[in-house]
Amino acid sequence: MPTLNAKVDGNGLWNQREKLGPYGPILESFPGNNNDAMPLRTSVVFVKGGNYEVYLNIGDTGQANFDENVTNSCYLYFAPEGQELKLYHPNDGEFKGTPGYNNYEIAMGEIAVQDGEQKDFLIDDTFGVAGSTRSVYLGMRFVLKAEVVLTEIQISPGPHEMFTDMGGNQYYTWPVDAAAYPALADWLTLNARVDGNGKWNQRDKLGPYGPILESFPGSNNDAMPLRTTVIFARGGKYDAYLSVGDTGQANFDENVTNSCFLYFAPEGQELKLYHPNDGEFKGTPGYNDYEMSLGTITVADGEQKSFIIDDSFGVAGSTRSVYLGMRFVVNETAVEFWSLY
Ligand SMILES: [Ca+2]
Ligand SMILES: [Ca+2]
Ligand SMILES: [Ca+2]
Ligand SMILES: [Ca+2]
Repeated sequence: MPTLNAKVDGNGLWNQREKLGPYGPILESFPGNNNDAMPLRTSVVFVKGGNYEVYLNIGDTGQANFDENVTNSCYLYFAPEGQELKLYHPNDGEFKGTPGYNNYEIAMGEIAVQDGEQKDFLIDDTFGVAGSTRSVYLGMRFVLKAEVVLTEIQISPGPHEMFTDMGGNQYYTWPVDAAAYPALADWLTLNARVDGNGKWNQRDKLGPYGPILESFPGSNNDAMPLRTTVIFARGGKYDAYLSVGDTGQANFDENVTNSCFLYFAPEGQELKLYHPNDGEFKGTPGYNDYEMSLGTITVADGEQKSFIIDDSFGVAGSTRSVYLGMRFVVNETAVEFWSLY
C-alpha cells in the first residue's frame, strides 16, 4: 500500500495525494531524498478494440518552463510491460496545465487492441538517476483513433491467406477441401494454365478487383470447389454481389454463343449456376465484368460468412468459368441501425 498524504522519504513506498493530477489522485516518490519506490503496474482492459494513441502524464513542480524543469528534474521510468523501462522527462512532453502538479503529457505511439484485451504498463521512480528530485505519475490517456468505415467491401479473389482491408474486413479464398490441397501449388497455377490438371489458374489485373481465377471446363478441366471466407468488421445489412467473367463481346447473344458459367452459393446452400447474362455489365477491366445481385445479408460485428465457387465442368455449352470477386455494399435503408455506432 502507498502512504496516503503521508510521505516518508526512505521508506521505499509511493505516496498518493488527491486532486493534484488531471485525473485526480497522483502517485509520487522522492528519489532525490533517497527514496526508492518499487515498480508499479497499470493494467488496462479495453472494452472496445481498435487502434489507440497512448499518452503518459508526468508531474512537474515549480514553474512550467523548459529551463526550470531541467534545474528541478522530475523524471519517471515507464514502458509497456515486456519492454525495457525508459527514462522520461517532463520536457519530452507537452504541457497540458496545472491541476496541482504541472501536467506534461508524452505521446507513446499507437497500440492495437482487441475487444476485451488487457494491456499492462510499468512505472518506476528514478532512484539513482543524477539530478532526479521527484517522480510523479499522473496517469495515462488513450484516444481511440477514428476508424475507416467503408461503405463498400470489395473482395478480390487474389488473397489466399487472410487479408485485412483498410476498413478492418478480412477475407481469403482457398479450396473447400483444404486438407486435400494444403499448399498453393496443389490447386493453383499462376499465369500457367494447364487444361486437365484440375487446378484454377490465376491472372492479374483482369478483374474489377485485380486478380481473377479461371478454369476451362470446355477444355476438360474440372477444378475443385473454392471457398471465399469473409469476416465483416462492422455488423449491418449489406447488398451482396458476385462478379462473373465473360469473354469476347459483351453482348447478350454473343455471351450465349460462348458461355462462361460459374457455380456459386453461400456455404450451406445448393450451388447455383450463374451466366453473365443473369447480371449487369459493369465494364471490361480485362474480362467483361458481369455482376450478379445476390440479395441482402445481415451480419454482426466480426461475423464470418463463407461462399462457395466452382467451375461449370459438365455443363453443356460451358467454355470457361471466371471468378472475378465479390462486393458488399452497405444497405442505405439500414441507416438507423448504423446510427448505433
Ligand atoms: Ca524504484
Ligand atoms: Ca518545473
Ligand atoms: Ca469443378
Ligand atoms: Ca461475351
